Amino acid sequence: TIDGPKGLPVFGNALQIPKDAPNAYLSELARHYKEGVFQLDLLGRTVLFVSDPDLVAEACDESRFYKPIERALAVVRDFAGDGLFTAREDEPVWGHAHRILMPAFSRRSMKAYFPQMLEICEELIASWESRQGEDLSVADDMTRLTLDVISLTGFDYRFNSFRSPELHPFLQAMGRSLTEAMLRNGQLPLVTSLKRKQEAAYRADIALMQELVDDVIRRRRESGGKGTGDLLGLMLEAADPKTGERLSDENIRNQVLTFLIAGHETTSGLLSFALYNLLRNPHVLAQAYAEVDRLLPGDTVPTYETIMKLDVIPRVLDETLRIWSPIPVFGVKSRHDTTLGPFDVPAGRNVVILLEPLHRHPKAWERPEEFDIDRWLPERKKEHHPSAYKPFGNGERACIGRQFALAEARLALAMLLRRFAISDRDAYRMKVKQTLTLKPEDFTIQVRARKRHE
Ligand code: MNH
Repeated sequence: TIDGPKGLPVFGNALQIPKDAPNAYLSELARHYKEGVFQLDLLGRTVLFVSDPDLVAEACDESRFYKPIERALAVVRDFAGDGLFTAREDEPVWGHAHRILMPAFSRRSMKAYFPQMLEICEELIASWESRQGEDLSVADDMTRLTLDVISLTGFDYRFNSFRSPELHPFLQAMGRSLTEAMLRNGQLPLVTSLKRKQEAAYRADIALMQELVDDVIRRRRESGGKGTGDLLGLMLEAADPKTGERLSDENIRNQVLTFLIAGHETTSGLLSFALYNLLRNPHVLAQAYAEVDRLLPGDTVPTYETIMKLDVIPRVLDETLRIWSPIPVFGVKSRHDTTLGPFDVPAGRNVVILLEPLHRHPKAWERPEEFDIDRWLPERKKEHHPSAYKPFGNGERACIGRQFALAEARLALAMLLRRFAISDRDAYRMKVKQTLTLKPEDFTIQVRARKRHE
């Protein structure tokens, strides 16, 4: 049988999990249970937590396990509805939307988004140029960048985040809603229903986000909106190539909100963690400076082709996603009675893949705690355990925006490092904040203009 800590009646182990930092606690437990899997009773439901790469390989077998919309995702579904992220496997609309939107994530589309990505990156650069020497709040500015990029490229909508010292109300509502989703995940439904004030605030936040989405769609419809091959254009005009089905207005609203959230929140975390890793690893930072000086000398305007030639920066991103995955877990559920390694797993069992202990598993990674971008050199990459790296999830339900996120992050880092010498006076020590996704908390840096060949 599968081992796990003892719990209480009714609550099981639910009260042992710190509500504001479940990931840190679960990762710690994973290190304690050496079989690479342990079990918790969460409010009467048994959940398995796996981190051994061989067991994860099995949990990623889609003929035996599927993505259920339960627990935290069931709460996120309150606002993301049947959008791609929270659509159930048995809802045909997942397939319709997936096939309609796939072309928007092709290499050709990435190239088409490039000028807009560049434009927003220029706004970030200008903002930092005017604040040299000041404390810059990294996660906030990375969030401004990634939100403005997804909204402009996907929906031709401008948040103009860099013009305001406050984060946009949409972002504040989203942050609170994601945090509430995480809290509700650990609550008995009765408790949730008794917290009237939280419920009212939560509903108000959802309404605020949906009003913004309706505004985005209304503007497009009013402008006639023909011929824009962006995400919204595809959703309004394209039909599923397989069934001929079009997306309903209700579903489009859910997709727009899904992409506004999924399309920026995680990339912002990735960029923030990457800047931290560069600061703590000066020899890697030096390599990155050398790379941008070589590929983007002087005021050369980056092109999509230049960004695809980068080598050090992409490896910084790969290794950053190993050490800190902005989405720290994903869940699956067994379709029928099956096994995980030597363990029997009954039908309908929830299984959570814990990315932090997986990405640092000694079976798969040498010196797992060390930030080493050379793991991602082509010849060494081939030797990796095939299931020890899952920052973008698995299979059919894996991240549709992976190439988008990586292209954007490459460009942003390249442009920042070309222009600025980065430092952090207080030698920040990583303190991870969880709001479902992970980000460094209170991480500030300073920049000054680089002299060339510095
Ligand atoms: Mn993304 C699904 C991680 C950037 C849009 N994303 C997932 C999943 C992970 C993930 C993990 C699977 C979750 C699950 O199994 O429950 N995503 C990331 C990371 C980054 C990221 C680490 C950046 C770094 N994601 C993006 C971007 C977009 C995006 C950028 C959009 C432009 N992601 C999605 C969507 C899904 C998803 C949509 C749901 C896909 C599906 O189920 O069909």
